[in-house]
Amino acid sequence: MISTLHYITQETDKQTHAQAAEAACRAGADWVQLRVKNKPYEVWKALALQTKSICRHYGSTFILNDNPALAAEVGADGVHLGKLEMAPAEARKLLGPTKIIGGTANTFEDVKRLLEQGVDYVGLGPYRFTTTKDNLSPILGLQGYTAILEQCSAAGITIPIVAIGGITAADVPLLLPTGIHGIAVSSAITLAANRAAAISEIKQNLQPLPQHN
Ligand code: TZP
Repeated sequence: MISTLHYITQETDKQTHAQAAEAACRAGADWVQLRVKNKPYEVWKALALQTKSICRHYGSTFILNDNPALAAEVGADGVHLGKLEMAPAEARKLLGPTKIIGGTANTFEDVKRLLEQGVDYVGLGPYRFTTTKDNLSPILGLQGYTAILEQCSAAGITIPIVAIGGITAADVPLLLPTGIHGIAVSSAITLAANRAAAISEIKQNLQPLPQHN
């Protein structure tokens, strides 16, 4: 099951990636993507092992960014592949059929390509500008999501699509009707004064709206 709320780790001057993961899991995150950039392999691996044991303790899904070989080595539940990383079909050969593979998309064509390559979910973004990621792809905004999700629906594509990029709890009621499966956030949880309250507000907003007859 692909969670509707993906927490993306972020290192700050107060906490390591693993500490951020621990705080988020304690506050109720059931899906963690360890997103380490520009660190030596051994540091990355140590953070991956720490985060895996934290996720196991809390029963959260543990996804590693970018590196399928390291995901296999540390026994992660899956890998999230950026646009410049290994092709999902290659990662699948390495990880086997049961591990989760996600991929990053910015356009409908990206979504289609990822689907053909056998990913389990798509991270579509960015929704708006964010300083969390360098080299951002073009901002999609609500219009972008509406258009891409309409194209998916017309093409019969039902893969879970998770919106990402500068998203806060207040954005969720606007984004959900586009047909997204869920959201991925880093700052809205990492930098929240009260992470449990932030997660619970996001989760509440992720509940489907009641159907009216
Ligand atoms: N990919 C697109 S935007 C982004 C990633 C990893 C960063 C998401 O973090 P935040 O802090 O929720 O904008």
